[in-house]
Amino acid sequence: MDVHMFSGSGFAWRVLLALEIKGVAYAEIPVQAAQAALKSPEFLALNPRGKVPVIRDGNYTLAESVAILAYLDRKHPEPPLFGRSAAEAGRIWRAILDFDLYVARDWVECIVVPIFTGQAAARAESIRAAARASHAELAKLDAAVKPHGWIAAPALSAADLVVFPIVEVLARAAGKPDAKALALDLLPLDARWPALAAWRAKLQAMPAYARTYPAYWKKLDAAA
Ligand SMILES: N[C@@H](CCC(=O)N[C@@H](CS)C(=O)NCC(=O)O)C(=O)O
Repeated sequence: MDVHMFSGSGFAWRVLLALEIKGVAYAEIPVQAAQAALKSPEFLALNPRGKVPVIRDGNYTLAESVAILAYLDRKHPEPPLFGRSAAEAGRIWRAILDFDLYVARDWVECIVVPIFTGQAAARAESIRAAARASHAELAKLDAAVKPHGWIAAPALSAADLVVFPIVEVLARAAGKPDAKALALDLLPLDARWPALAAWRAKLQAMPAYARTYPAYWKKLDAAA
């Protein structure tokens, strides 16, 4: 299975984690993060939205990280990512839709991307507003993981794989020197949201995490 992606994409990270957890062999096909590559005719033929991730499984092409998780789960059912009962499936989908419809885009587009692309000072006000709104969402996630240690079910599910990479990307952006100057009041994330911290630690201890940790971040970590 080919995964078209760029290193550091939280949405692509969801798919890599699922592939690792299900023990499916895959190859990362790097796409440049630049608009020229993402909006090239070749890439638009794979995903008309011009976004990663996209998978190719034989002749089958699929974009949208959550759709890809559903595809992988149907094709490789163990361990199940969408629950073992109707009630669990419902809760998992609710958590996924809640996060992707109301949270993920704001975090990525209003906080992460401006910080990672050197626009922290220019967009300080909108970043601060989005960070303030993110506090309530982080508190909700902290409360969600308290009962079982996972977001939506008694075991790891697609909801965890949907939320986790985006939390990691947010935490990394908040730690950038440019972001620190904005005093976003997000860090230390683990001290402010301790149940979420325990959940992060559990996911970070999984072999799938080490195997999918963004290569680009590794390079920056080594140079720091
Ligand atoms: N809803 C999509 C979001 C994908 C997405 O926003 N990917 C980002 C990378 S993290 C991207 O390709 N951005 C490039 C662009 O929008 O031009 C999914 O879940 O796959």
